[in-house]
Amino acid sequence: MSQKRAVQILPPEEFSQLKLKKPKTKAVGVPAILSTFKHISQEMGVWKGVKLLNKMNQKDGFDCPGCAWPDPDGKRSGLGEYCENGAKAIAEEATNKRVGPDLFAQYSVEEMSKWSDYKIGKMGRLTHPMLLAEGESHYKEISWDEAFSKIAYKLKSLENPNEAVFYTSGRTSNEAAFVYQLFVRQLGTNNLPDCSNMCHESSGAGLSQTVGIGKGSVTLEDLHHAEVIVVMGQNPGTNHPRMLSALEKCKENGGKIISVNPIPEAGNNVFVDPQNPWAIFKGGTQLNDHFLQVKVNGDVALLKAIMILMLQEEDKNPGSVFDHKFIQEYTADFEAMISHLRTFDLNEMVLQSGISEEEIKAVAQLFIEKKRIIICWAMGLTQQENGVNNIKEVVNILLLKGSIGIKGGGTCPVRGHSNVQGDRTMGIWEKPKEGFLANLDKHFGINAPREHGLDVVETIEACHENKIRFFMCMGGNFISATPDSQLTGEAIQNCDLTVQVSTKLNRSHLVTGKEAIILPCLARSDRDEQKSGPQFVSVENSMGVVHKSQGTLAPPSNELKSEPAIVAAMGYATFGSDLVKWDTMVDNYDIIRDNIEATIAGFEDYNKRVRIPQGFYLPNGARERKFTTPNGKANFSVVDPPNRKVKDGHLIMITNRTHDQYNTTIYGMDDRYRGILGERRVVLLNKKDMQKQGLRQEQVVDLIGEYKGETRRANKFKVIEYDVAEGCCVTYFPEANVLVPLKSVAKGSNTPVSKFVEIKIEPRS
Ligand SMILES: Nc1nc2c(c(=O)[nH]1)N[C@H]1C(S)=C(S)[C@@H](COP(=O)(O)OP(=O)(O)OC[C@H]3O[C@@H](n4cnc5c(=O)[nH]c(N)nc54)[C@H](O)[C@@H]3O)O[C@H]1N2
Ligand SMILES: Nc1nc2c(c(=O)[nH]1)N[C@H]1C(S)=C(S)[C@@H](COP(=O)(O)OP(=O)(O)OC[C@H]3O[C@@H](n4cnc5c(=O)[nH]c(N)nc54)[C@H](O)[C@@H]3O)O[C@H]1N2
Ligand SMILES: [Mo]
Repeated sequence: MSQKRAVQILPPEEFSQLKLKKPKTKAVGVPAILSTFKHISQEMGVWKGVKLLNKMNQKDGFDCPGCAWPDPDGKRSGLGEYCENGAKAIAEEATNKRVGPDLFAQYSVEEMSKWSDYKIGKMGRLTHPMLLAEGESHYKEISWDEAFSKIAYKLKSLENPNEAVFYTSGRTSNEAAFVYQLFVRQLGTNNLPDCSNMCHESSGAGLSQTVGIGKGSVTLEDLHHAEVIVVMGQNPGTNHPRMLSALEKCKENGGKIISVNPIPEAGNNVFVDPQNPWAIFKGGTQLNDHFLQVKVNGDVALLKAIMILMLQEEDKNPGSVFDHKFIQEYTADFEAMISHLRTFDLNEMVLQSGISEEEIKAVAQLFIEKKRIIICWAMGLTQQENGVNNIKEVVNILLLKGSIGIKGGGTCPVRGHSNVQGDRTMGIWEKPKEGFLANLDKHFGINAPREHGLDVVETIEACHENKIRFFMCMGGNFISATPDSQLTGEAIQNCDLTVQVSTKLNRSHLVTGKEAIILPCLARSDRDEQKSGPQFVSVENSMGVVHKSQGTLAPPSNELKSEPAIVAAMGYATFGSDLVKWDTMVDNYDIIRDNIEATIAGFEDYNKRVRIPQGFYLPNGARERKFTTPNGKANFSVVDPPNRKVKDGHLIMITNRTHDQYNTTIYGMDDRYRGILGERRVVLLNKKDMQKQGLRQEQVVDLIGEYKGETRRANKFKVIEYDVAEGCCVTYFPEANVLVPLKSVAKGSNTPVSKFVEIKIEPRS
């Protein structure tokens, strides 16, 4: 057996140049415009950049490769339907820099693995298929045909198709995702882990069990008409900046906004619309009416406290708070939930939430009086041990108010990757439903496997146990995005062959199996030509709207293939065209869409409706109060607050995104809103906790994770005083992922608990 390469799995423990400023209280505005221009001019020049940005999120353009926030159904802004971070995403993708065979000849993978993720990402777009042969130190160019035969040969030689795993990141289009999962099922496995496993899986699980659909129920319009919007465990100013316009519209219509977060995030506070000179002049809109600085994972306690106050009022004046008509007609288990609620003490819940009773009472009053309530959430709720219960408690409070399936009310899990929701709809899931598999069998004559496959955490475990021979990634950066980085890196190195379909270089190309292949692909903004001419793809946004996306740029190299073309070629090399017509599948993407229509509900007349400029809405039961749960009802749940404690002197660490990154892609070194510039190896602590621990500003420390008797270490972080809830601290991912234990997962969704990591801080001499 050949030795594993001595590559570096963790980002280097080096400091750059920390500069501290006061945290911002306002989001977007002129600094966002300046930042937009800085990023596009560095990567592709201002002229190309502006031209490209004008196509982004327009009805005849391409979908932003950033987040999944929806575009308006009607008129789109002529000044541009994008945000600063969308501009950074596109600058990163459409960069003029290139990573070709020359660069790979110059540097070995070991050398490159010592670079920072920032440097690795900034090298440019991948241009040629590359092979890292067994025992070799450098990638060498390989032809597409050789690459496909190598992959097909490996797959055909497996003893069992379950020795292969196929990961997907959420940028993949519907068309690519559909053919990819089809290929995997023709091979005979459901090993289809995806980034959703680390992201909104808890939302999917919690929502399916309660309201029968794993997606949110609201539309963009609903946000404008809500009387109350709660933003829980989400940082929209950075991660979904266009959501701020929707919150602003809600405010203009008299709505109230409540943020629940252990940190006051700038974007949740004041929004300055960069497209509105008057807004810039007058200083923007105050968005937050209430900021509740909750303890980490104190959300259930908070919601319970609010519900106790609602119940007290309802008891006094029956019928004044709860929507009994809705509860009677559409729900189940109301009594069980209420009698469980009565067993809790208000003071105890207030204490566990970390928020003052006075503030909670003010917010509860809104829940008592108002009817049109939307709760938005993201990773602060899902990446918790009780992530699924967090979502169930959110649903409980909405059901009490009958605030689902009405204008201006409902559930709003704010998705991450731009097509992560569409990928699931297309069947990228390790636990597919029988009906869907039966459709595939019937339509294609294949024998789709029924046994559930591996999710992300299970994949890492299986690799660690040396059970996986072949590992392919359709996008993403598995090594850096997953928990327990060191263990994960070593686990992946056990594979015989790893294959990455990617646009840009990242650590997953450097920490590989014994052999590794890079297949460079077209990106969203690139022109995609197949036999029948130019193609477009389609995507589904956070609110279930499917629409088309068509790139316009000349691809960075003539060698690139589209993701669907790569899968079809793999399909042809592995199976020929007897069952699935892999030889002609991608000649025209309408053929793929016809196949989708034939096998997935809600895609009737796909090829016609996808050509409607604003796209079409997929069916959504919860939105129409048709709850497709086994009992046909929206189900209340009995949920206990977690109240998990850490040892004395320990802290709860949450791992967040900075304003200058897209997951593992580091756009820049600044976290502008938090005023932390030039450095990512930082740990943010409350002043009182710093005093308790005897730490001073900018002191260099090591972070030691403790989980069930195991310890993990991340060295060299600088302490920064910040307004975070007491008892917790904040670091950035992926630098801190080495501290997230693989076994620490959400019950019922298996999502890594990235927002509750017990650590202690050790000063360096
Ligand atoms: N520019 C940019 N856009 C992105 C991304 C990106 O990296 N960059 N990533 C995309 C992806 S894949 C996703 S999933 C989304 C992520 O979007 P977010 O979920 O907004 O991202 P995070 O940085 O993980 O922020 C989580 C928030 O939850 C808070 N939080 C942590 N613990 C708790 C808790 O216990 N309770 C509460 N109430 N809050 C808590 C944190 O302080 C933080 O503000 O964004 C998407 N959009
Ligand atoms: N500690 C901690 N860990 C986390 C999180 C956290 O909050 N804390 N968040 C988790 C979440 S929510 C998510 S979604 C995951 C993200 O996990 P991933 O989706 O795996 O990671 P990304 O960093 O988004 O992937 C970036 C890479 O995707 C490739 N890429 C970009 N565009 C395209 C394209 O169009 N096609 C193809 N084929 N490739 C492309 C590029 O090569 C780029 O380097 O990370 C998770 N990890
Ligand atoms: Mo995500």
